[in-house]
Amino acid sequence: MKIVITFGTFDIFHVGHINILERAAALGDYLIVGVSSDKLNFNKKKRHPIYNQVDRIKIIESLRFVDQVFIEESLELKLEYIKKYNADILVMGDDWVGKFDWVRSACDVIYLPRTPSISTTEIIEIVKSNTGI
Ligand code: C2G
Repeated sequence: MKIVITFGTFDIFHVGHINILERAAALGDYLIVGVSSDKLNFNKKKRHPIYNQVDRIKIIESLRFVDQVFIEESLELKLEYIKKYNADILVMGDDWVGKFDWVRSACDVIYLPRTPSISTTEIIEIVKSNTGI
């Protein structure tokens, strides 16, 4: 059985998130998703996510092509998570190209192209400026 692992915040869940999770799932037999904790997200992006981790996890868990979900507490723990879950492939969006090559001793690393023209940041900007609709 081929185990695929991927990570993300998945705040204000959108079709770009669906697309990467769907493609990640298609690369193996079992998809595990590490959802970044609220704390990790704040450290990374200097703002709190709009949806808290409990709700973000609930959304990801409810997807039919996701088999297992856990909380990602730190970016530096990637290798530990990969080993713990026996992952064969790490999948990340290509905004992370090269950033996780250091785990290649433990598993394959595949960067998939991002879905163009949509992001959580963009959605927040549109809502803020109130020009979206
Ligand atoms: N993504 C995508 N297309 C978009 C937007 C996002 O393919 N238009 C992908 C990203 O490349 C990432 C995943 O969706 O692989 C989740 O995106 P984010 O929630 O922005 O995740 P991020 O904050 O980059 O967290 O350990 C790594 C981090 O936890 C990744």
